[in-house]
Amino acid sequence: MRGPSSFYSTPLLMTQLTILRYPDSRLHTVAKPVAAVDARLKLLVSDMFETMYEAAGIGLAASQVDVHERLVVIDISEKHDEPLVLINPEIIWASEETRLGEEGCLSVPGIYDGVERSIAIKVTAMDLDGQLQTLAVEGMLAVCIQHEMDHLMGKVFVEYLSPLKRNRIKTKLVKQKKDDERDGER
Ligand code: K1U
Ligand code: ZN
Repeated sequence: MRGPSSFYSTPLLMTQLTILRYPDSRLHTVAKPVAAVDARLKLLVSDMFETMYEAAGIGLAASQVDVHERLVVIDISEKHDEPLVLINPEIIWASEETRLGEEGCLSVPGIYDGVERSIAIKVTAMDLDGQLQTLAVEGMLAVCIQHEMDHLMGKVFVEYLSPLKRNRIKTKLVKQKKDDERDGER
């Protein structure tokens, strides 16, 4: 498996970060722009990939690991060999045509539900070389980018669901968190 370290010549030691779990008020923080593409950011990117792959996710926003900067990592490939880093991403165009698709979220474990998203988008973002790139994407990648960019705005996908569904999810996850904490004490 070719992990992100082979792409970005990051240090051998990578750290798994803690993913915030809904409900958590920190998930609703609006992220600030990344100020510099430096060694600190490259290490964070490497740790985010490690965390995302370990959790079997296809995307991760910095907000989910309690870093409130406009940074997203994505890899929708099966072999984990197509890492994508979006620094200070902006959606500059979104198709009017939308599709209802099933989504999950590493911050909302075990919950999947339908969200309506644009089927195609254009995004600008900096890469790890500090170069501004423009991407035209569709399908799963477009859905994933929209989901991650919502995180940067402090929005979790359950907020698209009805208040009834959202409250049921909240109750279930609060109970799960308590059970996990109790199991951890044993
Ligand atoms: O932001 C996140 O929590 C990551 C999230 C991204 C995402 C998944 C599905 C639709 C939109 C955005 C996940 O990766 S959750 C895990 C998951 O649902 C999944 C994992 C592998 C393949 C397909 C979905
Ligand atoms: Zn998510």
